[in-house]
Amino acid sequence: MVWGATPMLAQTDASLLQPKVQEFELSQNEKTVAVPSSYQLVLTEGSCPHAAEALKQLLPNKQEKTEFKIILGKKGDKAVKKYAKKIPSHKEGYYIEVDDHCIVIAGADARGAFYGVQTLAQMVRQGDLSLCTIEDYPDIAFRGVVEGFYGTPWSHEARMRQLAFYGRNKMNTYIYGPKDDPYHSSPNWRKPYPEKEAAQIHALIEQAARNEVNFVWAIHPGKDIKWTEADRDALIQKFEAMYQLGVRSFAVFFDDISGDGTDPVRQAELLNYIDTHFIQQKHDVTPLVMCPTEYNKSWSDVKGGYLTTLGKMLNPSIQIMWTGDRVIACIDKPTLDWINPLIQRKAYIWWNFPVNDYVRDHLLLGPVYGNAKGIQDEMSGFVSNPMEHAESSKISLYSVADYTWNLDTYDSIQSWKHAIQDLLPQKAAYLETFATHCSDLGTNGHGFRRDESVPLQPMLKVLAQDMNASEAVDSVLRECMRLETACDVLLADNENPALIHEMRPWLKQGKLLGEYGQCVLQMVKALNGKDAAFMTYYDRARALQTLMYELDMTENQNPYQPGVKVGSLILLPTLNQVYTQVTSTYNAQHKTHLETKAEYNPYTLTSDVPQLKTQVVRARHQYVNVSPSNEVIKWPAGAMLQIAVDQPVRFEALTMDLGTPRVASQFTLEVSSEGQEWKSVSLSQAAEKTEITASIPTDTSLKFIRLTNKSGQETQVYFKKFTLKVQK
Ligand code: 14T
Repeated sequence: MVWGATPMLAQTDASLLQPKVQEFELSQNEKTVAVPSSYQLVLTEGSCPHAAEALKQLLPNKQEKTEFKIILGKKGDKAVKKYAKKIPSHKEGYYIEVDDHCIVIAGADARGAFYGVQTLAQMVRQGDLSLCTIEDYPDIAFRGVVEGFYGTPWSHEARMRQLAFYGRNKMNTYIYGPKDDPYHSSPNWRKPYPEKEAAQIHALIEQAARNEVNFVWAIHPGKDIKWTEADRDALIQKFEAMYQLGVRSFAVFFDDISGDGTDPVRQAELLNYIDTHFIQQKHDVTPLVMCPTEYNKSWSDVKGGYLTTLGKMLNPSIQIMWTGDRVIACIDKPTLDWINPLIQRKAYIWWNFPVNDYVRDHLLLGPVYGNAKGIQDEMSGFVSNPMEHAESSKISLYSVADYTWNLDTYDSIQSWKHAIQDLLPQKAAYLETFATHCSDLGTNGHGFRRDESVPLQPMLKVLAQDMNASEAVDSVLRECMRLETACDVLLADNENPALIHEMRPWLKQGKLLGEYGQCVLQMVKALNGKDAAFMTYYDRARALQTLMYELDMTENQNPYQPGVKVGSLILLPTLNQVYTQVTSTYNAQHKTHLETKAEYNPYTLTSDVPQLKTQVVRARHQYVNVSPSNEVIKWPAGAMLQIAVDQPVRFEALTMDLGTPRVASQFTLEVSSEGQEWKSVSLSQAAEKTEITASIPTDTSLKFIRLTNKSGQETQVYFKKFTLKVQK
């Protein structure tokens, strides 16, 4: 690994161009030419303005009378007429030819020409240019990002940087749909944006245009839409207002709603109406995109006919989004073979990665993998739903750009390394070390996981088997030192302040974890060497456990999954296991009673409600919390949710929010000390309020509490809050 910026090359290395180009051919003579210090620009004025602008930024020294020429244009321009046959016929493709006195960039269209300039920019950054030809084009028509997560929407500045990043990486789509923008969704989707927000959106649209990105504005009206002419017109009027602001691409989302809004016939009628009376009327607007209510296979009821209805009724030009077999899923051929016939068109993939709105205590910095090759012709688009951490998301988004441009040559590890290099060139090796241990999601309701600490896994496995295996002890110790170093270097770094700011809590946790690992392994060494220092290492390991816990309790305290996790898949559990083992051994040898437990959660959740059984339960100070879900929960008759604690405690009160008024009477709450006899506790819910409370008698210590649907039928609720207060 090279530490610091990449050195200049004496020629072009095509394997480093990203997204990977489709066809690169070196000229027979293998000669190179230096990046021209001045050049004459040949183009048809106004034909590819964004490409021309990008070229002037890249090579400012444009002159009238110079030998070296750069010819820039799109198919049909006089300037590139000679090369017409070599331009790929794919939309957004381009042809490049470099020889010793001329560079030609000829796009299939203006966007293709812009992409050609982006490729040239990468070649110029590498060093001298190899004489070569390039034919390049995207595998997938719509590639990019859907800002579709719950949580703090991206800042204006973050979005401006994102759009430039998409341009550089040849992604052409940014779908604006942050769940927590009230003017995108309820309550304000009918209202125009206030002046300041409107001005910012206008600036985003200009930035998108400069970077050849379609700014797609999405509306999410389904929570409270009425199937009336008034609401139909309100929607068109909002679209018209957005059109006036400069929007030329539109989407309508019907995800994550319940009730009247979910009717497919009504949805299709509305969308067709918008398509005919708005989209088609404008002539300069791209095809309408919609997100269905049943947006993944596990939620679709094929017999219910929702998807079939959309497939049949929706105008053929309307694109339908799809997240795959599950809410969070990777995409493969069977996924597309299942959905495409139902919707009678190619699915437009909404990929829910690296979104972390359901695992907010984790930052997802690992490689992008799991999507199949060879499926480029079965989808119409592929957009990624990112984290609320915009800069950190670029690690994944870079690879999404790479994958969607050229599926078959995609190499996840290589792409990930290049992404890191691109994001933080001076400190790439450090960021790579940190990201290696910061990629899994932890246990979560969707069951979606990512690998973590991969290069260290073999040694961690050896260590878990035998804590005295000296090679494993040394290599894990070294890696922990590297992790600590990496976090320090990154915490102090100034190259990309926005990135470091987002990662700060996780970097602090990573530093503690690195220190902890070294300390635990020093305990092992001290034990073997009969070193008196053992107790010092032990004291420090205990201190670091406390510091990690405190950080987890004080930073990133969102109400959903508060806290800060690093290395949680394998590095921390292995270190904790070694800690327990080495301390127990020490206790046995020295007849001491040092604490052997590294970390433990006395609470467990069990449930026969399918959608709740994998929710996470956590104790924090006096409160025991079950992580909320965004889903509509189908709670079967007689099914229950139970929390158990392994030592008796005094429960004081339960506060929960099932997102539904007048629902408490359908449930019973019971407590028990041994799990044999149960006592019921009354639930109270104020009129028209969704919160439900129960105060629990504190005269007896308890180990169990359970909530059961006693209504005799399935109940549909949300699961927004479940907090148990425990007496100190
Ligand atoms: F529209 C979709 F395709 C989609 O994925 N919607 C949301 C999305 O906004 C969110 O960021 C993502 C990850 O949490 O998943 C969807 O949100 C959910 C997922 C659920 F399982 C909302 C409710 C759910 F029950």
